Amino acid sequence: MRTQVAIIGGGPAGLLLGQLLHKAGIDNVVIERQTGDYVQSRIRAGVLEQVTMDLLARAGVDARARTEGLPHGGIELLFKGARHRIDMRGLTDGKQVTVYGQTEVTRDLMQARSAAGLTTIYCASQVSLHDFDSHRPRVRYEKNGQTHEIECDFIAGCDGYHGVSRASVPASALHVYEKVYPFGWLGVLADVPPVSHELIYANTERGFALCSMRSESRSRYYVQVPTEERVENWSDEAFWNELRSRLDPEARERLVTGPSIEKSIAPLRSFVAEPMRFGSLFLAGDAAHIVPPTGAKGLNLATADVGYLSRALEIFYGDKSASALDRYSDVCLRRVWKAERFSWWFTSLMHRFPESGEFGQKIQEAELDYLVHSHAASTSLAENYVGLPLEVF
Ligand code: FAS
Ligand code: PHB
Repeated sequence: MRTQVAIIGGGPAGLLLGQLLHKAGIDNVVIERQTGDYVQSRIRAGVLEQVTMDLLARAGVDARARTEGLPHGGIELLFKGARHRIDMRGLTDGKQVTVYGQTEVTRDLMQARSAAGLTTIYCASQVSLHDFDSHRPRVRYEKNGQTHEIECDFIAGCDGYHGVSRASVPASALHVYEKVYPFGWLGVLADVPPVSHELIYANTERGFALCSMRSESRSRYYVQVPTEERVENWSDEAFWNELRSRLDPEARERLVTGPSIEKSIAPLRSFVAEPMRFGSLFLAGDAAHIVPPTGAKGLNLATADVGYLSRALEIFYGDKSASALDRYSDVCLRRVWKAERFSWWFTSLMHRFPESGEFGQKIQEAELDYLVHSHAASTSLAENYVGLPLEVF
């Protein structure tokens, strides 16, 4: 088989790239190791920046996100038992985020790809990359006991943190930066109405908590747990009791509990692999970088990467110029590092760090008190949370 761009990974980055390239008349194939149902079953991000909404529109898949997504103009910070609203819309001249689950984004992209009759190879095993240091790269994979090979001009490594793409790059060619946090997020999805119409980020002496949602009848909650915690140790009742203990009295009163439809623990890490390009191989999304989910940046960084990459490939095939491709890694990493900084800062501010003791808690509370009463500090939080503008190539 031959294609112009072989995309490894059928998550949001791979699928959005495939759709953007298709819209630009660039032939592509997605190679995914799981089934489509499995990819859709993963419960992950919930908050889309306007940049992501604009890219979904460019890909022609934003209809449901626009009608079913929930526009949010503010978030609340809860500390010392009181909630303080950050008026993001007012602090950023009208910018907002849209609450719309990654599961739905993935579903919309899968449906569009299928409707366009584009090739997606699911259940591909033993995926391997070859000759991406040349102009004739190839991807091999196994399916139904047969080995297949795809000849292409470029390979997009959209296969996430544990994928094969970054692992195929010689270690000497990569510079990796990593920070692992001493805690994780225990998350629950439940068909109960959200405790508030906006997200609540809580810093409490028992640890971080987040009240989010997927719709007006489906809620997504998280509590900080120690790294060694196991999800099987948490009954629904234990989760609801712990969440309740981290809320203010009004939220505690309003909390509606019910059976979890998903419950999992996500580890938290900051990670960047530089550069994001190796010859004909371009890394995008979690394959190149990971942020702690506190700042709701993971999915939004992935979409920005593929927004840049699809534009650069359009320029290459349209103007026969490799200039934008040559700048891909630098342009992406400037945005990535700003999101890494914000996600690290917000995580450091909102979570309990066992080793920092009472003094650390008092410092966090002082910073939060300054943050919610300072126009400058609140504006900085707001403009990072709604998302920094994309650089124009
Ligand atoms: P993905 O990991 O989503 O997709 C990669 C795809 O590549 C997968 O479908 C995988 O099956 C496939 N793949 C892997 N290896 C392969 C191989 N060898 N061959 C072929 N295919 C292969 N972000 C937020 O903003 N908010 C959150 O709350 C949040 N929660 C998260 C919870 C968890 C448990 C995880 C892991 C991440 C979370 N994230 C969150 C981040 C997440 O949303 C990612 O940023 C987003 O999924 C990135 O999308 P992709 O880059 O497409 O990577
Ligand atoms: C979510 O709804 O899953 C979510 C929202 C905001 C975050 C992280 C996760 O910062």
